[in-house]
Amino acid sequence: MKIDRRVPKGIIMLMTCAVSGAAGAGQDAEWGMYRLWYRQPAAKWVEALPVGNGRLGAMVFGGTQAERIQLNEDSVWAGEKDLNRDRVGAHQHLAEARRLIFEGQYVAGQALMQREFMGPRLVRGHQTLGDLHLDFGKGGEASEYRRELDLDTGIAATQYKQGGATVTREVFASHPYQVLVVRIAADKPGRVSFTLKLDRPANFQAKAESGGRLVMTGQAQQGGGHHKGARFEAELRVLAEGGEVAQDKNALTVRAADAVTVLLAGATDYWGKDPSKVCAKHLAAAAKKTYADLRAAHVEDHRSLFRRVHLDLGGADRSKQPTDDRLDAVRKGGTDAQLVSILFQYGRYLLIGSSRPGDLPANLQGIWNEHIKAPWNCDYHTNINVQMNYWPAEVCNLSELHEPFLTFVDGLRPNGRKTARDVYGCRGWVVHHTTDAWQWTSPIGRCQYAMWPAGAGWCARHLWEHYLYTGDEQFLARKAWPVMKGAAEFFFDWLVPDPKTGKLVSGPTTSPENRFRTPDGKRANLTMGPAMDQQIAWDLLTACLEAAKILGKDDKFTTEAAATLAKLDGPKIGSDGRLLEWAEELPEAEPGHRHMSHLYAVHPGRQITLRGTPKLAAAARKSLEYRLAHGGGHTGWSRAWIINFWARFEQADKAHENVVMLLRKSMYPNMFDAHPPFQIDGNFGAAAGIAEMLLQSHASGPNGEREVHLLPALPKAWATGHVRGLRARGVCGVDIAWKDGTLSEARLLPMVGKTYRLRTPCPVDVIPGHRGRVELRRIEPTLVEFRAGDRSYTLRPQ
Ligand code: FUC
Repeated sequence: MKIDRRVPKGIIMLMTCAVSGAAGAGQDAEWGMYRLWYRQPAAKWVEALPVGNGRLGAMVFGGTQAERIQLNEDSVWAGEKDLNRDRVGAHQHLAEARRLIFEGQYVAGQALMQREFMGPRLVRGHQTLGDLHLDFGKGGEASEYRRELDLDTGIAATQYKQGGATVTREVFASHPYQVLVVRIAADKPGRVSFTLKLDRPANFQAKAESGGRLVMTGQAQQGGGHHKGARFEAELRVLAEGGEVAQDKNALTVRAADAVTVLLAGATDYWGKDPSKVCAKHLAAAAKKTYADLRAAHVEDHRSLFRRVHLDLGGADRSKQPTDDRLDAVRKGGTDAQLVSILFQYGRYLLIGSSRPGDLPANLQGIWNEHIKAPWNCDYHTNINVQMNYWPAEVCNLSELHEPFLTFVDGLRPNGRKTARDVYGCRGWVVHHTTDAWQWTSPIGRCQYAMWPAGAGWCARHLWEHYLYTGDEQFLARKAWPVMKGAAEFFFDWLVPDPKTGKLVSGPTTSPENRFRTPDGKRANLTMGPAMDQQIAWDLLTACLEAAKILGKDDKFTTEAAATLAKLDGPKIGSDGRLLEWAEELPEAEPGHRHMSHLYAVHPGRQITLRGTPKLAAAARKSLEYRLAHGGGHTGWSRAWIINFWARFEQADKAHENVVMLLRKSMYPNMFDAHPPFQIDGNFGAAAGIAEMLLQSHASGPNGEREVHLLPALPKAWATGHVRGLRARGVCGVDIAWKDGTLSEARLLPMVGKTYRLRTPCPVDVIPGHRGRVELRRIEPTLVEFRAGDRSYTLRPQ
């Protein structure tokens, strides 16, 4: 089929009229609800409010006497570039390890793998850039205090009254100007006086310089200086209106100004540039602008992304209640649908703040990290976490923010190829359970998490998905294809036939990061053919064959992919009806384990679908229920994944129950997701899960027709509401409005010439825009098929 590749331009602009609420689309009033606010300053870091421009970020505490603004830059990484912990030639032990495991000698097989394959563990990570301290002195009692983060403007504001004046501070991270901007103003002249300092918990020098400047330099390092990494610089400039600025050794003092703008730049040499020159350039450009100009440019840029999606799940308007009180009320058993809308938009906000094209991808904490030695190194875990960070990117209409991760995955290939060749004796490329900004790919540490070379397959699916949402064939051919092909080639060589069945299995490998009990009462992690690896291989090879068709490729590679796919083992159902996590029925050592790896085929994969493979779907659901009955979902990201599973099972109220559980059990006062401690994946996974409840597009018809499913899991708690601006696979913009629990109107902006299947909660008429015609094929009362013309389509219940 030849597809017209014209993608409707201005999809966002068009996608407004169908379901706009009373306030009307694009008007400020309907965006006002997306705010976090508090009546007191942050006492802890997880109460502070995040701003970010993808690269540069800050956590704003909002103190009245002493303000702490904790600073981040995404490339402040300890560690050397060329780390290679590959155990060259380890593959000579593979045959023996496989024999042991095939024979059921799990412990012996794992011991061999541990001894011969694992490199030494690594402790080095992303680090804080430092802190900006503003000391305002005692200054009398502060009253009418309010601190807020407006998700729609990307501005963190603090306001209070003191000594008869109203003091206002605003903080934002400007993407257009690449600086952090702090504005301190009062409504009476000459009332702004304070001292500024920059510091850091370790490895820095700071000094004041002429012209109202403070400069802090240093080098990120860890392990007693063993892992020396990026050299960094933070530089600020104080622009006072009225009053005077005095300079001390390492501090600046502002006296009696009317208002002050502080511009702060930050950079490292990670990208090979002199951080000092980068900071000087950014400061010089920003200093030419007025505060009002900087602010306006920032708001415009931020909204160009943020305002693509509007979500209103109904519920009482509780915006007059502080966010921490609202969270408390939910913890105590209350409901707050509006807070769920905020949680969704917060996920989008945090992606805008931590992942702009050209920067590093969002790490375990996005970019917000106050540590020198952060939990899990604040790195890029590739056995779910970094992927979960990007689950909302496409569906939530932030496709270009996927780019840092896609480029990062591409960049893993040179090291990944070396590891594949030297450690495994295989073609293609690999990455294991984790990596960092320096993109190492070796298996290191313990087998239970690290003996898992399937990370590349999981990462590669993101490039394929980016194509599915954008229809960008150049991207598919140039960027996605080599990544996907290399990840598949590794599987060609890595998979081996199970001597009992002849089916191809992956291994020895872990089902991240779970353990089972061996028949002789011991515990082990490694098997041959755990469900997740098999499902990743299926997903990847299937995507490769679909991509090959689009790109017109039919060669040795596609033949090998098809042959491998045909012989893949799994998925399997156990004697109790659950989907098996390992190739054999082995009891879990921890039945409520946070990873639900064997359900990859349900989400994010698509090997198991409700209508396509109903028996497997029922077994997968049983597995999920079993995990939950044994305490599953106790960490934020695990809970977020569960929302996505229930959405795919179209169990609306169960999905919703887990959204509520996330709010109840895994949210800090600033709505950062708790692992604990803070880990941002749960924020992103929750946003994706909420979208998944409203719109799905992973299934397809018999000839590959993309199935767009509206409101697959709408819970009773969200009886009336709307979403505007979501995206479905197959390059389709979607607005949906619903009333009293069912669809009231929807609008699609599909790709011209493409055939879609439309699944709806009730039978609908499909009305083409500007007097066009549409030929509908009604397959079921609630499933229609049509070929898209160059127009939008309105859907109304019959
Ligand atoms: C995975 C999880 C852990 C943690 C870590 C960063 O390996 O198993 O719970 O989230 O990543």
